[in-house]
Amino acid sequence: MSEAKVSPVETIKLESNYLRGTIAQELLDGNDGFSKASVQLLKHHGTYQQDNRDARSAARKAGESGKMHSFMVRTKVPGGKLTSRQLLAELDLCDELGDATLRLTSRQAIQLHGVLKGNLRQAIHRINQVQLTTLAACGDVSRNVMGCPAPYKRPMYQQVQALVEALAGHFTPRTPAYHELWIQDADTGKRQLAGGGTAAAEEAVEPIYGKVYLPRKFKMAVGFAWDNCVDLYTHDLGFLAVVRDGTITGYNVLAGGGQGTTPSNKSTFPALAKRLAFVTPEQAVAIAEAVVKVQRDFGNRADRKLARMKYLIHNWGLDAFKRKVEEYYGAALPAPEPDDVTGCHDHLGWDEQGDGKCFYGLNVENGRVLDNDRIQLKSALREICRRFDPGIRVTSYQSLLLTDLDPAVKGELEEILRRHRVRLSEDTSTVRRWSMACVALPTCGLAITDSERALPEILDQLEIELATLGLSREAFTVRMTGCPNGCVRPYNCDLGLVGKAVGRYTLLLGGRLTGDRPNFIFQNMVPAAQIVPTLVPLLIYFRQERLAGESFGDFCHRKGKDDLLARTEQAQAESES
Ligand code: SRM
Ligand code: SF4
Repeated sequence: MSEAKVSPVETIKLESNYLRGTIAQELLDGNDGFSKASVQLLKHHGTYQQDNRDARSAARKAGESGKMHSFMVRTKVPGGKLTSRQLLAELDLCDELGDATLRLTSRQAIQLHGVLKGNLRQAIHRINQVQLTTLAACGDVSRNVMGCPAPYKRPMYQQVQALVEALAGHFTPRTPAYHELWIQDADTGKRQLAGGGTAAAEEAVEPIYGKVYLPRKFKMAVGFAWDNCVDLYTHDLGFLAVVRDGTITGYNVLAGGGQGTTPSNKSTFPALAKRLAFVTPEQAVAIAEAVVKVQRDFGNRADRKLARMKYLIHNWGLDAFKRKVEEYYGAALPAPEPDDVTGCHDHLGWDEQGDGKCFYGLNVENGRVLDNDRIQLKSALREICRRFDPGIRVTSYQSLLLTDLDPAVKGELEEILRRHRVRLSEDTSTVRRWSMACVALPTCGLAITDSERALPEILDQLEIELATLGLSREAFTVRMTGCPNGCVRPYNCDLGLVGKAVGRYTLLLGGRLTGDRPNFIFQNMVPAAQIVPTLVPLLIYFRQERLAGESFGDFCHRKGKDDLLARTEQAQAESES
């Protein structure tokens, strides 16, 4: 790596002494925010400096200037698995130190928003007190590892969760900086390990990452062919379980997925992962390490927009990439088994676990857990956790599974939800169950327009149209983002809505539930109010000409953009005549 050519973030990491920088001093400086360098380093500790953009606009209107900083704090939850006690602790934290809401993320993690700098240490400290961590929830490292959250008691489900946890543990940064800053007593926080200058000293501190960590974020997931609920093809590294006679014999390794794109930069693109190799369960972690190290050593450190592993694979070609992984691993890898994704489940509603217990999948609209005058989801969850002490799983659709429940409590649990005006999954429309929106405004600094605040209303309209057309039971994925970064994976779903300008969206069609096909841009700059009217002629067309069992995404893919556009224009002309 040539020092002259690296991006400024690389220099910040290099000079940080393993992610310390000046965070400790700045925590005490009395300002409401951190320096630019610390803001970059803090991401590796699981927190983003943000400012509420509604509050910023209001302040500007009132003639005040400057941002009011607060922090998003992301807790890593491998496979989305946590306990009632841990969820209750996060709920308490959001009330005491945050904006009184929790956000379940599209990667099965949990976020606090609105934490003030003066409370940051306490928030992260308390998260660790309940055996959770924010370390590497963000930053240029392996992020939260996703895994199918279904709590079935069949051995293969436990095997998947075990691999998720093994990967999460193996790739957790080793730097003592996290412990020094957030966990140990402030008084005893004097111990600072020297960074060391040699490769051996570097290895002693960070055996996998070294001093400069990875060129960019890195994402992994483990899932099943019949249930690709973790969206394996969108990951830097995906492990698809190969199952024979109810046992996982190994994994097909998928490499080089990623959703982010910058439309103004033609070298960037969303990519689906490519099928790389087959590995045995025993090899999986070592192969992951080889892949991560290849990306560490050869990923682009000059241009962060081109630094994800998908660009390395694109530039080298899959064969050359595979040869390098084999070199790092020390052995040749066989081709993948024929197994590939065939289905996807949202795991919502009641289901049996296989051990006499059952679980309830609760749809949480856009992952936002809150109490207001319409819904008291926070209170309902508190009561459920205290009364039944269920296991908790966060799904990759920003929803929750309440697990290990005695079937006898079904009625009581539903009564609690109803009493708090929480809509049961069974009473939630299919289209809403399969939808997701990213956070976007007001907290996301990269948002161009609304997403979480815009989607519910669009779905209200869409539900009416689908019901009128007799299509209410159609399962198709609707995913909306407030900018092209792709935080709820909008580039492989049936209907993607990507923020392009204030109140305007790019409409993408033709992906599918299994997540293994990219969608295509159908129209750009569609005003929010025109999204459903634009879709209606296509839904009518779908109803008229679909093949037996064909999904909306498959139909759009088969017809193609030009044919669909012609249909929309025809409908428009008819309505104007
Ligand atoms: Fe994301 C950046 C929220 C999943 C691609 N994402 C951000 C930031 C941190 C904005 C920033 O950099 O300042 C957003 C914080 C908003 C806020 O106020 O909370 C943000 N991303 C989210 C979450 C919370 C969306 C949600 O509503 O659920 C998800 C948290 C996941 C987690 O728990 O770790 C989230 N982000 C994703 C995903 C989906 C996934 O990983 O399965 C993607 C697409 C997959 C991928 O990585 O390619 C994603 N986020 C991005 C990108 C584009 C990366 C790229 O390669 O170009 C950015 C921008 C960046 O990194 O520069 C970004
Ligand atoms: Fe923010 Fe864009 Fe991600 Fe939405 S997609 S959370 S607007 S970065």
